[in-house]
Amino acid sequence: MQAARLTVRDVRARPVNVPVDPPLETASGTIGTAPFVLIDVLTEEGVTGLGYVFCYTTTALHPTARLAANLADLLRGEPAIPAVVEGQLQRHFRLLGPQGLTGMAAAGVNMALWDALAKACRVPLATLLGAAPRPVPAYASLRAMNPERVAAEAEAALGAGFIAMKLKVGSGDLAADLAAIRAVRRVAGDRTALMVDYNQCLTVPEAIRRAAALDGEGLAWIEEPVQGDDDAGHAAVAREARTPIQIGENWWGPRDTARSLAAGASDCVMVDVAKIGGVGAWLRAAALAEAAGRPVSSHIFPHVSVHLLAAAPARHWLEYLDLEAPLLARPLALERGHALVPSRPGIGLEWNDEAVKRFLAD
Ligand code: SMN
Ligand code: MG
Repeated sequence: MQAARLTVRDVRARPVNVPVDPPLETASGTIGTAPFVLIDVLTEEGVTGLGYVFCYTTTALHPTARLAANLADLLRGEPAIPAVVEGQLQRHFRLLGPQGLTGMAAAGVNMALWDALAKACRVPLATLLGAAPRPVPAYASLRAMNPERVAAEAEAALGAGFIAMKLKVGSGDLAADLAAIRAVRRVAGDRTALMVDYNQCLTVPEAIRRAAALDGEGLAWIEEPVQGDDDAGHAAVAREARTPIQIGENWWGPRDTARSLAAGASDCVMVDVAKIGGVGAWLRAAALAEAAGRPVSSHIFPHVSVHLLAAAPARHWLEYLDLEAPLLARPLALERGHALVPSRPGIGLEWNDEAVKRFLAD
């Protein structure tokens, strides 16, 4: 099978900084521009795989791009096989550690390798993963924390057909959380699933107190009430709260997933395809969660995650937060609150060259 015989010719990385309008407000800081590294894996056979990672802060943008581009020297001439390269990079970074920016650079390359492989096989990534291209339930990730502005966003999301939405809370006191939640609930109605995200801002006792106060609000989940890597703290909150606790976006690899599940840190999980280490690592984390009886959602990266969730038996929700939209030639298709798997080969990403040039942060 020719498709399995791709060879890496080069790895290229471009840093871009995209306006986020309206800005994304969280209890742990506001994101006014989205720094992405666009990663291309070129092959000797002429297929180019596209991947990308999100750096959260421009401070990390150039270092991450440089790291990803530096991988070219390790991978040139090697088989473009995702699992083989994953093993190579894990060995290469063993002494330094595979988490953080090194992990993100490796994950971006992994994503691009899967894209190349699916393109070479002329199938969408979901098909290569053995999945039916089923529509994936998506929630609108709202950006404002102020009650009036977030209610206006909720109204727009409802008009766009969303059946679920998530808002950020925790920048003020419990009364402020309740005001924002109730403002959204008034607009969205009882049949819309509502989630809240504290972005790690509370202490464990305060999280237990607020979760108890929110238990009457009918929330689908309370996300990251305490520090992302505090499994014991999240487990304490999860034991006390009636509302499901959601964590996972800050797992650096499936081993973190295993540890978190063993600690009983959450009732449901959401996996970030970049921080977890790429496509294969996302699926392995999802398998661990499924075996532990935890439904699996995605964190950002909607264009890649739609394929992953289509392939995940325990799939829950796709987070629809399309910060990369200004860079794309084609948006992700949505229908009645579900994201549709693109029928194009690969992940289905197509950069808008003119936009990439405009937002290039070289
Ligand atoms: C989030 C997403 C993107 C940037 C910062 C924070 C968030 C979420 O935690 O879950 O949407
Ligand atoms: Mg979150």
